[in-house]
Amino acid sequence: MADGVLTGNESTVRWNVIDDVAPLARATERPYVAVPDDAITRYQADGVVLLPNLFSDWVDPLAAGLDRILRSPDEYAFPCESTTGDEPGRFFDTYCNWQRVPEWLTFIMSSAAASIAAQLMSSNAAQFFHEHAFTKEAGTAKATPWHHDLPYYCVDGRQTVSLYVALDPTPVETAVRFLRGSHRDEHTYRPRRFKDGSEYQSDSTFDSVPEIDGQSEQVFATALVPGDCLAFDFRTLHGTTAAPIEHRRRAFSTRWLGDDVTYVERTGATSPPLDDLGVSDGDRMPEHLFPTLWSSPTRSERTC
Ligand SMILES: O=C(O)CCC(=O)C(=O)O
Repeated sequence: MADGVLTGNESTVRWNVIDDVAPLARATERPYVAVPDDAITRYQADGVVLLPNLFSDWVDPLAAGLDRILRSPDEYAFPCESTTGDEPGRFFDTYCNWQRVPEWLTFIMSSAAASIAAQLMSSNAAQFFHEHAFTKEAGTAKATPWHHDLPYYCVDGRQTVSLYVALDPTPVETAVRFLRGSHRDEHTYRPRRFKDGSEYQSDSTFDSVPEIDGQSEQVFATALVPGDCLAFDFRTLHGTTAAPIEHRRRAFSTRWLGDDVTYVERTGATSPPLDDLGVSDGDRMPEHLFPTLWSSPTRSERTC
């Protein structure tokens, strides 16, 4: 850990405390909740869609789990503090703690998130990748730099979705903004650090994120109430302004992989830094760590 500051990619504790999650996935059930056709169409066209109040019943347990991590971050995997020194407020994020936080494990194993993810991705199956939680405390005046998530990850494919659930009321000025249609622009942009926007050492064929602020009519942002869900593609560019946070804003995101997503060996560091998975380029992600939590009924099951 550099300078005692938690930077997100150092291991503090083991993230996969359950050796094999596949039996748990088989032993649990998740409901099917239909996503309206117009939301799926918008998702496919824009790479982002708002699903209002989708997870209102889950806000309290999801927030309780996050608050425990905020109190003792180094007891959890991959904590990251992006406000340092004399910067006001606190911008904290962390991922891969779903096996350590019972409320999050319950959400992932028993909520409708998996079936919703499959529909948005137009995928038969939804495989769980990881969760990612964010907090900006009151007083924080730090932008989340424009970025897209796919090049941070050791996966590649087009059928992906993040389900980002607001845990606090979030005014439009400080909410995440998205560049509509950017998931279709066929560019991959270098991952950036939240601390200062600097780029990771990564594939030299990747571009730098272009200047977006003030230059695009296509920026989408909306105020959020707790339980609202923003669904977005791993390739959709997103970020925030540095407008000061007046009231803490927390969010809980789950990341999902569809039928065409496979492991990719990146040339630089990935985030999360998931090493030694025992897979090669083009393989499916291993089920004992990344369980498939939704599969559409096969033709024969449908007609029985
Ligand atoms: O909440 C934020 O400011 C950042 C969210 C984000 O970058 C993500 O969910 O990928």
